[in-house]
Amino acid sequence: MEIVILAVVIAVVVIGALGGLIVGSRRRKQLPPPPPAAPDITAPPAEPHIGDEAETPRDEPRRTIEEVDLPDTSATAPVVEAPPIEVPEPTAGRLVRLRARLSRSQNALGKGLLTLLAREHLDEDTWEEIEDTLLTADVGVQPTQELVERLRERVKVLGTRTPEELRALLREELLTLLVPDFDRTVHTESPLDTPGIVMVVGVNGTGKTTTTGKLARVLVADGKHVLLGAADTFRAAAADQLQTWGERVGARTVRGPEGGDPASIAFDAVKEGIQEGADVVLIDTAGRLHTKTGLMDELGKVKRVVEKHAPLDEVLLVLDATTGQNGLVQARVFAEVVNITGIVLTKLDGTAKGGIVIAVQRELGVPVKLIGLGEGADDLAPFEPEAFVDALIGE
Ligand SMILES: Nc1nc2c(ncn2[C@@H]2O[C@H](COP(=O)(O)OP(=O)(O)OP(=O)(O)O)[C@@H](O)[C@H]2O)c(=O)[nH]1
Ligand SMILES: [Mg+2]
Repeated sequence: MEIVILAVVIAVVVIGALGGLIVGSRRRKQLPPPPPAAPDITAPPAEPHIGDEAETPRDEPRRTIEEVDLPDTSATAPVVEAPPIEVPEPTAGRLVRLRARLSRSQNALGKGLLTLLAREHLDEDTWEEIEDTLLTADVGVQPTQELVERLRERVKVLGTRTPEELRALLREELLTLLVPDFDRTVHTESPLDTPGIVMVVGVNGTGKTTTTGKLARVLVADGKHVLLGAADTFRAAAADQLQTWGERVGARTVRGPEGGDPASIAFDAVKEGIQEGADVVLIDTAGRLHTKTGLMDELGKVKRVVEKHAPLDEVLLVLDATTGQNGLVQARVFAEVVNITGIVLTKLDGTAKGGIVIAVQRELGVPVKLIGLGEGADDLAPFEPEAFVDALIGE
């Protein structure tokens, strides 16, 4: 009997303990979830805690997601303002405006010649000095000899010489050497129903990207829809540089991956230009030494690939006027590869070697169409032989 009572007691204790465990585990499961780290806007209102307002109605209806006010980002997000679009200066009369830059650096040529010609006795030594002055200014051997010969003849006929007469004479002869009747129009219009296509080429650092940017400004000022093609894929910075120029006047730049195929970017630029009905597509290419055959071949390919769309309307060779006679060698090689149609002579503001204009036109039989007279955005002028000569020798 005692054993039976003991067994019952043990059984009751065991059952009780088990029951407690089960109840305990159920209780644990029923505990409220820990408060979320971040406020959960979809969760029902939390149970009141100490310090909560007792009057707050507990049966507050559950909020739906539509009723949640989203934070107003417009007021707080940083506003990235598009850069203001600049209005470039008109091109008319630019050479006159920039003349001071030219004459400052060209004094050696014009003034030197006038001083020499004004000497009372024009002996052999003086003529040699005149020749040297012209050669120093990079006019080139052949044009220099022609000029000196014609001057000698005309001075002889003239007899006595007034400074005005001499200036007029020199002006005429220099103008003849500059071939004033060359067509210097930069062809930015296509005879077809496609955008005008302009490609800019040259050796490293001559001013291709700067010139492309300056030219874009001129065209935009004329009301043209301009698209830029960054076919310089050697450095990402090259495309950035072009894009920055474009953004200043609201012209878009088509670009590709760094190290990508320049021909395919040029092709895409023209394709997009056609699609969006652009007036002009300007293609900036990477600087390349004329002596690197592989790079010159690549340039030829860029041209051929672009011409699957339409012929190029203008191929501008950018030459740095300060490099002198080496520019002529470059010009010859580039002309063979891509058929140059116009020359841009840059950095004429920083050199007394303006005679290169004469030499390079002779060398290629291609006109100088534009000249760069500074790093400023509007320091690109159409080349006008008369204004150029006037800047050299004064009016
Ligand atoms: N003074 C002066 N500087 C110029 C002129 N044109 C360009 N430059 C400067 O020449 C430097 C080179 O110009 P870029 O346009 O980058 O030359 P680039 O031919 O595109 O160079 P790469 O792409 O590296 O071959 C820059 O510092 C220009 O500001 C100019 O007419 N006068
Ligand atoms: Mg460049």
